[in-house]
Amino acid sequence: MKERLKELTESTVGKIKAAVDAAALNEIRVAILGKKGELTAILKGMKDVPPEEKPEMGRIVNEAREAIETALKTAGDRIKNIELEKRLKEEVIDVTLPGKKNKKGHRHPNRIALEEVEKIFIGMGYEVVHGPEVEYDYYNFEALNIPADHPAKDEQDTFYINDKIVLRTQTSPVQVRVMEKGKIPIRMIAPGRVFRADEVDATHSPCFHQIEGMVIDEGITFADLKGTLEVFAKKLFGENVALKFRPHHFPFTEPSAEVDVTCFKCGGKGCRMCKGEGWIEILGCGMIHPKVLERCNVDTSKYSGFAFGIGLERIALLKYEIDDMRLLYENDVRFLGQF
Ligand code: 2NL
Repeated sequence: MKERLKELTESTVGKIKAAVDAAALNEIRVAILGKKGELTAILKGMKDVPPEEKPEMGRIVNEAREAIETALKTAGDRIKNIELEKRLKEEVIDVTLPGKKNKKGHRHPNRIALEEVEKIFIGMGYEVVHGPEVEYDYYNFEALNIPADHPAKDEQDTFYINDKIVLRTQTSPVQVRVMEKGKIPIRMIAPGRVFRADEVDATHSPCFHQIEGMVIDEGITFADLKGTLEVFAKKLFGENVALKFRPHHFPFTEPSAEVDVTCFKCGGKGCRMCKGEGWIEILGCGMIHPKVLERCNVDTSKYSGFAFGIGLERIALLKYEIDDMRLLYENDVRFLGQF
C-alpha cells in the first residue's frame, strides 16, 4: 500500500510538472482527486485498514494528497503565467500603426465661390446682409420699378405663394429693406437663394443663387461703379483681365450695363471656354433708378447709388471650368470631392 501510494504520488507529480495547459492539468486532477480518482479510491479504502495501522496510513495518504495538491497549485500558477504571457503577446497593440483616417467633408464649390466674393467686398468695406426667401410681391417687384404688367413678373417665371407673396426671384428685396431703414451711406452685398419657374438644363435651375450689391452715398457716379467692379473682377479672375461695359436694360437701374471680362483662359484670343468670343459675361449692373430710390425714401437730391447682380453658379462654373450646372446640385461626392 505504501509502495503504491509512493509510486502514485511520484508519477502524478511528474505528470503535473509536464502539463502544458489548464485542460491537461484538470484532467490529471480529476483522474487522481475526482469522484472516481485513484487517490479518492484509496481514501475510501481506509475503512478496511486495521485499526492499529490507521494513524500511520492516514498520515501517509494525507502527505500524498498534500504533495499532489501543492504540485497542482504550483503548476496552476505556472500555466496561468504562461497563458497570460501568450495573451499579452497575441493581443499586443502596435501604437506605431497609422491611425484610421476620418473622411472630412468640405465646402461646396458654390460656397467656396461665394466666400471668395464675400471676402473681396468685405475687404472694400461692404456689409453682408441676408433676407427672406419668401418675399412680398411688393419688395420683389413693385419697389424695384417692375409694375404688375411687366413681363418679368410672368407667372411662368415666378413661384407664387398667394396674390401678395412670392419666392424671391432675385435678392434685391433685401437691398430694398435696407434702403427703407434710411441709414445712409450704404455699402452692402446680399447673397442668397432665388427661385424661378425654369426647367432644369445645363444652364438653368428653378433654384439658384445670386449676389447683389449696392452702394448709396452722396456723389456716387458710374465711375465708382466701374472702378469697384474692376477691382472685384481682377481680384476674382486675375489682375490681367480687362472689363467691357455693354449698354443693357434693367427696370431698376438707369443707365444699365452688362459686364464682360476678357477670357481668363485664352486671354481674349478666343477658346472653348469663351466660345471663341474672347469675352465672358459675368454680371449686370447700373445706377439705381431714381424711381427705386424715391420709393424707398432715399432723397435723390442728395444721394445716388449703383447696384449690381452676380449669378453665383455662373462664377463657380467659370472658376472651376464646369460645363453643366446640374453637377452643382446632384451632390455626387465623386464630383464634389474635386474642389
Ligand atoms: C443680373 C442683373 C442686377 C441689380 C441687379 C438692384 C437692386 C436694387 C436697386 C437696383 Cl435694390 N438694382 N440690383 C441691378 C442691376 C443688375 O442684376 O444680371 N444679375 C444676375
